[in-house]
Amino acid sequence: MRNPIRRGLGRLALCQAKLFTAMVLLGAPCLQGAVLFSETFANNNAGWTLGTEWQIGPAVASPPAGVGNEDPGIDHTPTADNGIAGTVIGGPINPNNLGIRLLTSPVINLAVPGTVTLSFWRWLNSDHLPWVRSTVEVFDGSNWVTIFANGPVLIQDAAWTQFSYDVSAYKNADFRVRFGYAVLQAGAFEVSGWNLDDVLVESADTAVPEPAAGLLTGAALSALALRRWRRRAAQARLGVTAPPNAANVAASAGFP
Ligand SMILES: [Ca+2]
Ligand SMILES: [Ca+2]
Repeated sequence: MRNPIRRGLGRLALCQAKLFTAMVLLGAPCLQGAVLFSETFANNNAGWTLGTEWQIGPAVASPPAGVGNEDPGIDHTPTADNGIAGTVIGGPINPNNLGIRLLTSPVINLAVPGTVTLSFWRWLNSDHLPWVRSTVEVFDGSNWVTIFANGPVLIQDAAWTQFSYDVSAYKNADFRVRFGYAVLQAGAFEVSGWNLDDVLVESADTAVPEPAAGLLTGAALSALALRRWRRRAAQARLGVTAPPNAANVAASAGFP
């Protein structure tokens, strides 16, 4: 699977290409395929709120765990900083510290049209209910809505794994996401807890609308140019080609 940050940059470039195509053909703006928020945890410049035991910093492998697997020594992002967010990076959570630990994102303005997806890479080792509740929640403008919660079995991640959620139903200008680890009662296992990387919020990458029939008159847009445009749009949706440059778009659309 491609790296989400590279994919995000690729989609930004694709959006730019679509914008040019749409401007040439329709005079319409490009509203699709936008990266709305991305986080590699190279630092906390974005302003995440760190609750009890949460840290942002380089990944550090933890000592062998009695229950579950250790924290990873390497982050998920292919950059040198090795940054992640985690509950006690390189060590276990304190099971005797009852209460919830929360990592809360900055505000992400989701007052946007269309489908919006939240994804992240997780390396989580969690005790289970009724001792521990691990959660992912989003703020819908009024309330925190749980989109993931553990059950009555241990979570024992031993690799970075991507999770993705459609959060379109919760879009609002004050959208946030938070990750929680709550020790609910005494006797919980000592485990390595949350490790988190490459959080991405993006709108759907839908097709550029085909030109309206009424706009296809005149010598400028020939049948051949239209077939080329359709092929490029299909290839762009499938991600099999680099976005065409301005000259290619103009040529494929039948413009000099
Ligand atoms: Ca990272
Ligand atoms: Ca840890």
